Amino acid sequence: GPPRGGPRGRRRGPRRACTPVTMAYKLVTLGGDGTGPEVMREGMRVLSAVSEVLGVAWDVEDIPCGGQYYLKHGSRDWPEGAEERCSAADLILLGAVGWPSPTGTGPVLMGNGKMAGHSPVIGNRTRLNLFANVRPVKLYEGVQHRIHGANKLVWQPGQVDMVMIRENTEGLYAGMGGKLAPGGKVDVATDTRVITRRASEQVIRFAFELCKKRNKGAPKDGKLRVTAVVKDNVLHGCQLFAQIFQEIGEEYPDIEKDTAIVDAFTQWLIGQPEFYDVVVTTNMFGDIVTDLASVLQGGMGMAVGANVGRDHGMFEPIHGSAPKHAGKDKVNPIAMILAVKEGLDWLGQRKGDARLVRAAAAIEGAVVKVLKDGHPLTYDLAGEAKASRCSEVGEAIAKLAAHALA
Ligand code: GGG
Repeated sequence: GPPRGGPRGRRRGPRRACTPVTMAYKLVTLGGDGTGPEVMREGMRVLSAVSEVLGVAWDVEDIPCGGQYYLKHGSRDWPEGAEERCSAADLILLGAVGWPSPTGTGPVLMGNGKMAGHSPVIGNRTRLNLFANVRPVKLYEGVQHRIHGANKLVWQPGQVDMVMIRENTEGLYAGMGGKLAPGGKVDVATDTRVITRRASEQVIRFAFELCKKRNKGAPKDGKLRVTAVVKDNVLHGCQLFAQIFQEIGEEYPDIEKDTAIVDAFTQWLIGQPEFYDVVVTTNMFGDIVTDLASVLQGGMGMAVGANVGRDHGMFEPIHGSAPKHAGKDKVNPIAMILAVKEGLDWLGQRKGDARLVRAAAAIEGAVVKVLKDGHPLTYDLAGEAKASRCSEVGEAIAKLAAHALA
């Protein structure tokens, strides 16, 4: 059965009579850099609030990581043993990583040329085979997205409701490439884009299964539709991806198969978002089009990414560490809070624990209410003049979610 127990973290002190022997879910939190730990604090505030009401226990391990950790410790972007702790976790929550280099341009890089923060993000995705990066793109009522015409929203809630799935373990992120530096000066840099049948099959099948399970269809016509975003007029890898999309698509006769070339797709996405239901694409294209799609849902502060595989899940806001806002209690915690919601839903379904699924629904309900009320919201949604603090938004959502479950 699912673990049951004390409200917050490890149960300490004497147990009441009749309390069953309990165990806690293992949770790893990776706050990371800049605003990452700030939004994580709010995500954890919400998690604690709902867990307390439902009696869900968590054994929480917070692992420091990222560019700031690397600058302090010198050789690694997270502590030794972090990999094993992530492997052993029931659930992983990630804030944001990446920190500006104090000596050069761009992010802090490690000796191996990788961004400091690579291990918890790209490392975990690869090592734990979190092959699908699932990014819901939904415009909630009350949210002013960034596409306006004559002082009114161009797209209404209900017209933007799709899920984008990004292949998460290969493509341009495969780490196959390097630099040549004759005479000590970098002269050649390569990144080889790797597309395999195995990874393409698993992510494409995942997309069709999700479309079937979601059973919502596209807002425009209610049709179940999976769109593959490729560049198969030019790239060999995309030709293989598109071919596999057709092969697997044949197993799903009730789902419409749609293929879009990535450059054309960018303007269709903004011009007719109501056409899309589930979208599947390769790693780098997925990274780019999901950031673009976030403008349809209120910006990066609203966009969540679920990294899932067969045995593990890691949930994050898709935004980065926003160094210029760090330490100001300013940024929008809703993407992180929705990451907690997605994580609870995923874990609840895996473990057959209805409490977690209820908690996830309560968190989404609380987010919906705050957005509809228009208060409290951070600067990105409310404007600077009416902005509330990151922690005020977290407190309000925690309270509403707990109240809904009580
Ligand atoms: N919140 C996730 C985060 O901090 N991502 C930074 C990053 O480098 N991500 C790589 C990627 O998603 O492509």
